[in-house]
Amino acid sequence: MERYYQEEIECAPYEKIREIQSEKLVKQVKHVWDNVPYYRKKMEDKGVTPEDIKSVDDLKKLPFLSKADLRDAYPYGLLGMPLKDCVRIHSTSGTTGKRVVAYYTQHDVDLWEDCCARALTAAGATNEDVVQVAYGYGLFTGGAGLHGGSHKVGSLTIPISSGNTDRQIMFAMDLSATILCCTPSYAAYLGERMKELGYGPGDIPLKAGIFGAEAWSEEMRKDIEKTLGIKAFDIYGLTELSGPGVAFECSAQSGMHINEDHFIAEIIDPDTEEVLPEGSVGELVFTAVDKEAFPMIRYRTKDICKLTREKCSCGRTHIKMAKPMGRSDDMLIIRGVNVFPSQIETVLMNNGYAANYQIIVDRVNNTDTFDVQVEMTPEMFTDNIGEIEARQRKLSDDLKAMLGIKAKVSLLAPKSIARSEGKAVRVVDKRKI
Ligand code: DLL
Repeated sequence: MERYYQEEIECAPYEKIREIQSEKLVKQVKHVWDNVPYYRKKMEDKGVTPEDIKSVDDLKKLPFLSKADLRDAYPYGLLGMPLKDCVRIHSTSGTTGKRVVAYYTQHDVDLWEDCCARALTAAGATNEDVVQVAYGYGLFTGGAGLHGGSHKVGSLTIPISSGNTDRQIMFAMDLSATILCCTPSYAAYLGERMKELGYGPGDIPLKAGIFGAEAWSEEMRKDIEKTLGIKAFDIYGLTELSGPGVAFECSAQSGMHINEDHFIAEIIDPDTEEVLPEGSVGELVFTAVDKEAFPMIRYRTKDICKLTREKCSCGRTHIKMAKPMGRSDDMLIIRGVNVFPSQIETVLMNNGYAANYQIIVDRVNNTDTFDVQVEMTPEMFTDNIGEIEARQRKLSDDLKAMLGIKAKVSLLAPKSIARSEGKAVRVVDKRKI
């Protein structure tokens, strides 16, 4: 039986959701106009005033916000409330420039935790469950978000944070954890370590995992589900919008419902900024309609994916986003060809490898070099050169078929690539240095 945390809104008819969105949007635009001079200036430059925004249909009149704006306005320029009304910040490291610092009032924290509680409930959590939160705690939003959600559901929460893998396994076994929350790459590593220690899926009562914060393929899902003996659910979010729980997967496991009463989603062409029709692949843009302290309007996420409002078997009515294919700034352009790490992961996993790989790109004599290093699994490990070469050729051919360009594949011994406790580092692009 499908369970909901806030059934009335999660399963509301589309017309009702739009009504709520319109009402909140009108209020939010006024709030931002009055309190965020940085965004007000953007509106003035575009010739838009709050009176022009009467419903969701008017959303497209509003200017976009991007990461560059966040850097520009750092640290307080996009703050929508006096600091005395804010109770928390979270932050992301970001690979370039300044950190992103997001602010929360108590109201914002509450709504965020509700979103995470919806995700946990969709994965089967109740007050009978033991939720092991192995996302990092601290500035990163993963730990705090799922922790708050787990409290709201009433589950017993293990705030273990990331790292110390053997201790994770011990706690999960001794305290009978039923739900694991961490990045998919760390879940895969936990499974690998359990195997090494001689434990199988039957040794831990885990039934579900809530994995997100980085792109992961369907193949990786199957692998984790098998190794840990669980159902693996995807969860999406970003610091700018609160953190995890902007969207989450339900029992259908075919895309993530966006919490549309809090976030309005659009897909745009990243080059022309034109809004694309439902079902098109493009950049995801979000408007947070009821956040007080950090009210993002038309925030360009750089995540590439598509949306669908097809009826879902779980009964939820909120629009679904597909697994993001990657970020537009993660997309590599190698010898002129667009390459997403997720495409490479799919080829590797279809050939029986685990998701332990690294993509290394460089430029030598004005030509891009493209190396894919992948670990052999312990089962396929061999020192027979002929066999290794044949395997490398096969992967290289499959990658060529998927991407249209040739990669130099190197098979490595098991455990040669560093494991990650948080987001995995899949790409080393030396060309930027
Ligand atoms: O990663 C929030 C989060 C924590 C989500 C725990 C899920 C679980 P940031 O560090 O700000 O926030 O990174 C946000 O991570 O724009 C995506 O590119 C990527 N991302 C997040 N979830 C997914 C996912 C957190 N399920 C950025 N699939 C986003 C693919 C994801 N990419």
